[in-house]
Amino acid sequence: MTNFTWLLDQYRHLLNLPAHTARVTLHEGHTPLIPAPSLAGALGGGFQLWIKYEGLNPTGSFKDRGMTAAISEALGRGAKSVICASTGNTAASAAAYAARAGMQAVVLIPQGKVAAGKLAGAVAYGAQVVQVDGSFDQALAMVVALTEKHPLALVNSINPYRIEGQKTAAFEICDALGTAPDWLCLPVGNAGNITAYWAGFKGYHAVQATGLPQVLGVQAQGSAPLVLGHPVDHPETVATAIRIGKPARGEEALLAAEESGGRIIAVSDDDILAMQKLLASSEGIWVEPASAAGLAGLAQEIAGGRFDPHGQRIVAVCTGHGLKDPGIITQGGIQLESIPPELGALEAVIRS
Ligand code: AN7
Repeated sequence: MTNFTWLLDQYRHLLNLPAHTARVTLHEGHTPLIPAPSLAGALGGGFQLWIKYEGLNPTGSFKDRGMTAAISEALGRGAKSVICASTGNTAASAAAYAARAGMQAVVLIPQGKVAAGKLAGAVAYGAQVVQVDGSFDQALAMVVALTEKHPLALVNSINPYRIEGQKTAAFEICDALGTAPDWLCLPVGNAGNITAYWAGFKGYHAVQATGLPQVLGVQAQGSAPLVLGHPVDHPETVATAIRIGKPARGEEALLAAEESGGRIIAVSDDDILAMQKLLASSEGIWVEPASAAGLAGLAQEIAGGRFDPHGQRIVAVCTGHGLKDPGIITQGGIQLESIPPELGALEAVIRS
């Protein structure tokens, strides 16, 4: 017997999971909260910054926290198949947990807009991958309509157990810091995660008096329905994970920002990519583009004088691993020095 506690057992007293919930786990969660002093310095300093590195989950994104709950509940009530629409990470996660549970997974993805590491994962885990010549939002509407007619379990974050599972990240942050941080920054796409964090912090505060953070939710400028105040029919962004124009939990996201005294803002693709590089080169943490959006938003607010970080304890959630989307780094071609296998040639080119 190894000494293992399932994430959802560890926090069971804080979660609303039905008694029939089975246990399908890949040992998700328990991700590190990594101090980022160099990056904090690059943003002006005077505050404490941590990265909640969710890319270290079993399939490389935070989705695994919610998926262990959703698939466990579905298995426990006898579901044979699960289905989701996805910009990629939910697809890979659903596929992995369905495989683990001995269930079939069907995933709908927007054609040509899913990063290679995510698509490869969904295929490797054995899901049926269907591409839709349309947006994520259209694919999600199709999945919702289909599950009203057919007995497949829907595992998008409309599923309440996804939210229950994802609350655990907020609990872990409070456990690591002793209290909630002053600010939480995170990317917002379909708005399940910001909803889960806010519910998680509130739930933990109710029993442990850990306090509540202010929440900064960040969308990409080309896919910013919550900033614009209306759906976006043709969302675009290099951060394909959050290329979403009609967030299923948009109202809850706006409420989380408002209740917490925070806000939801938008950042440009250039700023997202610049932050991805800065985080990797200053802290050794490589995340996928969407995952750099929260930090890009923080940087934008500090630079614009809208946010005084002095003395604050700030946590940025980095939702997915850089390996999910290697093409973003290599797409322009990488210029490498090439030398013959001779020591002199090496001595001539090394720069340090
Ligand atoms: C890396 O996989 O929507 O606001 O279908 O993959 O809870 O949607 C992914 C979303 C942030 C946004 N960061 O979270 C999907 C999907 C990464 C993501 C988000 C996603 P939500």
